[in-house]
Amino acid sequence: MGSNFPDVAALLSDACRLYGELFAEEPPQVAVCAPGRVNLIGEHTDYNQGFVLPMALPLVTVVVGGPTSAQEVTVVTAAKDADEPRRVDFALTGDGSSLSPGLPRWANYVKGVIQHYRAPALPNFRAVVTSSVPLGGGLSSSASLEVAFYTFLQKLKPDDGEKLPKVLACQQAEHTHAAVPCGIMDQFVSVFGRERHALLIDCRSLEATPVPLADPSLVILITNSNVKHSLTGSEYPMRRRQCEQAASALGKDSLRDVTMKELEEAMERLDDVTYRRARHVIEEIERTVQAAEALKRGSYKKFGQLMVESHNSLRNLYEVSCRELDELVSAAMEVEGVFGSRMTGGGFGGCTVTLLQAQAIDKAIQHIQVNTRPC
Ligand code: GAF
Repeated sequence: MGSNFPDVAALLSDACRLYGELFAEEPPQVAVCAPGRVNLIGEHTDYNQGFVLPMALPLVTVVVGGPTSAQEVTVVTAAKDADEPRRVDFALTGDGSSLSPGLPRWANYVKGVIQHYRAPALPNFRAVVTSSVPLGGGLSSSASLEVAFYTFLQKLKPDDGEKLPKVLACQQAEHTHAAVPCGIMDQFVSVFGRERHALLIDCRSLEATPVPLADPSLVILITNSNVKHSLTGSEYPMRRRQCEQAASALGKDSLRDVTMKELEEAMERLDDVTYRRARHVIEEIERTVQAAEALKRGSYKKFGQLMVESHNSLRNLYEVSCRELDELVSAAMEVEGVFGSRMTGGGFGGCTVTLLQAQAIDKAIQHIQVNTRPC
């Protein structure tokens, strides 16, 4: 991870300083954090009940604060590139309308988490948020905010502490308050992620297998296209709908249950777009299982090959890449010592992830910088 990102201690100290300046009381009583994630492979498979292979990042969202005797909740974000008001005040009591989604948009994640929090009668509170997860960068800034906030609420008014309901509540917050019908991956890995491991998540059974990622000769490079992605537009929900339509046309509950043979046999009954969306998902689920096996065996070449296949499929069949992401992947693949590269996350901008030999890292960064057009 590049050293220009503040570490948790720096984020925490910024948050505490801002809290002191704004509320001029004692130091915050509660401080929590939750990570963003990078998905190594398995894209747009989670809402099709398939497999994903993400890892939690050292980029995190920090929330500090505590209960207040004031009549309202106040939350302030210090997230650097927020183009909206950084402060929001709302009441927890009354008809609940103050928790409806609205402006500023970032606060919808907070309101959604409060709405779906499973221990009622929260006290009013004040909180300050800082984060090193780039907003709209495809590294799950929203899931890290949801999970950090849920953890904050757990400190104010403990629930039963169960992790899976926490994941599901944060996912619900995104559905109801950010209008993104996301799968489970981002919130799941933010809660269950383990240091130096990726997680192979079966998004049907919700079982997760940690896959070690501690080889010092290996580096995972994340490159930001700086094209801001937003999944609240029509494209993400449309992809999800197209997958559901494809599964239903094939008489199955989800594309997880469809084989390539069945898809080929049904080809004439499906329009071209539906066929291509379904094909991406079916093949990507298989690729993800193979990739996890390759990683366990230390077959980085195989893993890299699967990453590139995944990117090409996301570009050509699922149509969620963009010029900037394609250029980043092509430039990375020109460097000796790079095993594979692909877009990561929902797409339409955001980041790429590249697997490479540690000794090739400087050359790779330089080559990518020189050979891609800044957006
Ligand atoms: C976004 C969603 F939030 C995830 O659930 C997942 O679908 C991902 O896009 C695509 O793999 O991050």
